[in-house]
Amino acid sequence: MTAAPMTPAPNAALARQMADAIRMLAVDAVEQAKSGHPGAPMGMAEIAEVLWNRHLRHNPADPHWPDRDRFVLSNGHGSMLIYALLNLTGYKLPMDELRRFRQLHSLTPGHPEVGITPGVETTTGPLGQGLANAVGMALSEKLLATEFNRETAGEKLAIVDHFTYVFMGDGCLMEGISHEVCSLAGTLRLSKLIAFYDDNGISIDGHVEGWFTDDTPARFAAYGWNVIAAVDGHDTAAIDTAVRAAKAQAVLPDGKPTIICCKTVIGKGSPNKAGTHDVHGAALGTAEVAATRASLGWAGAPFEIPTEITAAWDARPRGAAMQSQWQARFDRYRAHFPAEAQAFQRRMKGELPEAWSDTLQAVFAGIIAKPDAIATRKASQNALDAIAPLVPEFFGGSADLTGSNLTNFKGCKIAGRDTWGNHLSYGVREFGMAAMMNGMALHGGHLPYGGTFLTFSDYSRNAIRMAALMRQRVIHVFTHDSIGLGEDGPTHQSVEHVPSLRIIPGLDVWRPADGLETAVAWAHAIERRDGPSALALSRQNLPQVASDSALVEQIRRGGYVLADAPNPRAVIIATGSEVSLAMAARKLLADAGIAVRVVSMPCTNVFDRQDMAWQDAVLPPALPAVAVEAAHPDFWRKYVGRAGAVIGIASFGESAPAKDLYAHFGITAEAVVKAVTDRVR
Ligand SMILES: Cc1ncc(C[n+]2csc(CCOP(=O)(O)OP(=O)(O)O)c2C)c(N)n1
Repeated sequence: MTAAPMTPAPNAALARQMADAIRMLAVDAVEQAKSGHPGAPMGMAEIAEVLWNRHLRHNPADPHWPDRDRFVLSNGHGSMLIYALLNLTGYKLPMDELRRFRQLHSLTPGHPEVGITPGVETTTGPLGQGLANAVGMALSEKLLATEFNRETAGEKLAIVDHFTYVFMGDGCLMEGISHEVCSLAGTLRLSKLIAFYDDNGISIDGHVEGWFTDDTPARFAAYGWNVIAAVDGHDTAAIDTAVRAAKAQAVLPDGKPTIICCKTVIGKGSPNKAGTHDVHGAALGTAEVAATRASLGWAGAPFEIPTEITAAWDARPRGAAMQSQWQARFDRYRAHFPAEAQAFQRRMKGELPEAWSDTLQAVFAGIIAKPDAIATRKASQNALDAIAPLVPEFFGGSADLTGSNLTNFKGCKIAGRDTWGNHLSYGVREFGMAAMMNGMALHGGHLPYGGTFLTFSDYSRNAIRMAALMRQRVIHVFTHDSIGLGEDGPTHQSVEHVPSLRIIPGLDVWRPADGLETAVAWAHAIERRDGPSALALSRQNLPQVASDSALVEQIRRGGYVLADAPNPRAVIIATGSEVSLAMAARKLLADAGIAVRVVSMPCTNVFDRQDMAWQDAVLPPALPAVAVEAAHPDFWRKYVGRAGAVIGIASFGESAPAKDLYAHFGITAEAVVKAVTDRVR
């Protein structure tokens, strides 16, 4: 790792033209689409040339090379900046795709989306979250480097050794999440994180003096960052010096993350609109596009880049050379440390260890053998104790509620500034934690999970949504899931959370009833490779209801018949803490001569993905249905229909012991009995 650039600086005239190529691609693509944000790409063009052309270690031919530098465009509205860079440096993003900017199914969506455009590391657009993803990526890099890098025979075999670069604007820095994650990045000394602040003084409403007057350098110095202030963001030599300084201090023992504060002019190059908010998020218009071409001296037609500029931008030859150097190092590493090399590759691919399935069966068998009346949050910790030794890629944590969320497991190590670990106290930073976990999942090598109270999932909600949109395997441990938490009262009692989380497309929300369902929920969340999961867990003890290994496969289907009767006359559907209540109602009904079936539905999302035959077998359409869940009732209508009944809570909770609250809100076996009886008469 060296502070020196990877490639020498181009001569000044060429450097300018390379930056102008970005400008004009942004201008022309936004003009063609008649929508988009030309201002930021135009203002950051020189910064982009210095970073991407001179410093970034990447190989356009292999966007997944594990040790590439990561680049995040946190001001994702400036998407044409990254599309221009990817095209110019030689990624599989042909010019035709830039012509189709923002069109249906193009590789150039309005904001950068991971999984769509080769070379895009994360989906950005919700301001502040890209920065948080970058902090998570830098954390992953630091942890993996500590875990895997070795020294042998005097040779440093650093197979993980890269920087994470992030571009951000005023918007990202105004967002509260930037405080959460930058504060933590400073504390953890994530010194290979280098952020470029596009300080152009403009956001959508105009000049930011009216709403954003922070002393950003002082703010970041207070976080413990290395601050490089007052860099002219159009002076490539000054930018280059700043990047070298940031890289040089990154390797110091007390290295810090760096922010390079760049003074820029938004829309630079546009003679009449530069420096104004007009250029932030709208096409320049035919006349101003022509004026911009003239003022830059740009002769090329739209989407035409002169060959000498294309050649100068092409990063493929040096990218291939950098990757093959790394590959040679990795091969030597593998020769000395075959097991570590294999584990590293497995983890970066997101695959589970070979022993996973067999050991898992033993875990389930152990739970079934020892039924226990425990809270599902405790059952979750038990599951972690059993599963964690199998998955060294686990990286747990909690937003300052470790003892309540029980996210720590036997033998876990607390991660700190200078200590490797696999459990992090994120501090009271729910949103930051969730977005950092997304960054870790995107980086690869870790399977992140983190805990807080279910009610505070609202704080993290947009990052949960982003995990789902990006199809990332991230696991949220949400404990204290209902009025069942008792005396803390309505501020802490979830009502609408489980139902509203269930409607985030791609998120699996589990509300398990007991130890076995909890372990299956964990297994499912770990095994799924295409999206996040949330576990809603109880604070209060619950009896074990599922105690047969044959049920494991059924639980995996999200909803199953827990207790049946010959010719049932109704179905009671329940989740989590209300499953035992449903079982009590079933007994009362049986005593009254009414046979009912109880369906436990720990994950409606997974149940909904089953074929209709399974769904109808579990919930026969002809039978009346009553759902019971200590949450907002509306969600259950799609299962019980208008003729069915839902016993839930459509108001906020109250502060009282849990038992009193269940009685007060009428979530009782008697209420279920009445609802069923009314429907079978
Ligand atoms: C969380 C969030 N809120 C609001 C927006 C809408 N938005 C997009 S860009 C922007 C202003 C950003 O200002 P700045 O970062 O200074 O970008 P610049 O004007 O320099 O391009 C806003 C409010 C968003 N994308 N994300």
